[in-house]
Amino acid sequence: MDETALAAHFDATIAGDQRIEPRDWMPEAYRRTLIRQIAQHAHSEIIGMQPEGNWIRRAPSLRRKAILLAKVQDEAGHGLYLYAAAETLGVDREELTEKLISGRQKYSSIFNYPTLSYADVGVIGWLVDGAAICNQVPLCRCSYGPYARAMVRICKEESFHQRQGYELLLAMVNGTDAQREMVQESTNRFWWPSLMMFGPPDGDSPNTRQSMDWGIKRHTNDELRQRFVDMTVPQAEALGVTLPDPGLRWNAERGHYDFSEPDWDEFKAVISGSGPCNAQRLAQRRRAHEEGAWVRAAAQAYAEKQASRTAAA
Ligand code: FAQ
Repeated sequence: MDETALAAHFDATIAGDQRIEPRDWMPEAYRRTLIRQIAQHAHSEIIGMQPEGNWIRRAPSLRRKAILLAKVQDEAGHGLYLYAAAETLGVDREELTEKLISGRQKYSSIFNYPTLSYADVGVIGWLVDGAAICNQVPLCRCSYGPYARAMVRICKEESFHQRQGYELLLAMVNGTDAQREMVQESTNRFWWPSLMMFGPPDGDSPNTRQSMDWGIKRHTNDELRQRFVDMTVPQAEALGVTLPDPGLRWNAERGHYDFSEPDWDEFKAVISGSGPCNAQRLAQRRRAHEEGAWVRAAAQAYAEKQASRTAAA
């Protein structure tokens, strides 16, 4: 088939809501967009281990420590599925990691905020995993097969993470006044950054239109942000926690909650490297990568030895 016929086949596949697979022809811009989004997503899972990892050695009980360890390990697994999905597009993980640690590829803004108390572990599960699920469930229907399939398992695990966070918060709000204050204080810090996870407002989102036309994104950033707010308000009420937005109120006409605009200048500063923890997160990731060099070299040498033994046999 010539390129025009291949492009027509691609367009028909997208129009028919079918999946594009790695062997299929795809426009270069589609491939680049997917690499950008999947890489950013994979990096987020890996960098996202740091804020909660900060509390593993200070968990208040053995039970909480076991739960948190398992959760943080799940995030590592998500990163690996996603790097593997990106590799089907012709990039390799080493190259993507280099781009992350040299600051040439982004990761989610949310992970540039510090975790200051154990309540943050619960609030991250509730709000950050909650926002992640809202954004990621539609990605299970993404037009690119390997990404969509990776998202199915990731979403199941993220739902579990959201519940573990909520369960921790329920225990805390049923505890002492000091524990309730910790939950409120943590919610105050994480509310706005969680809303920013959905990306800039639709009017300032250069990629949404094209990504929706290609069936990569199924909803706009603002649609998903609204869905998250609507889902979260009753959960906050059940916890007895106040969301820190005086503009938050039910709008019967729209059938949705109205809410105030996040501080988009803060968002821009965070995604361009000037958030509270950007430098620390990248330095830690760089250090871990360097310290793991011998493990990668050993694994490579072992794989080569096995391959040459198989070839000889
Ligand atoms: N942070 O035109 P758009 C998790 C960038 S969940 C940083 O709207 P797009 C689970 C964007 O890349 C978190 N950068 O872009 C977990 C673009 O930059 P570029 C990860 C952001 O792609 C929980 C520019 O702004 N989830 O890790 C952000 O159409 C707990 C213009 O924006 C995903 O990655 C942001 N928040 O829509 C782990 C989900 N927002 O490259 C541990 C998949 C936007 O053009 C613990 N990704 N940018 O310079 C997506 O759904 C999309 O990529 C969006 C952005 C919605 C994030």
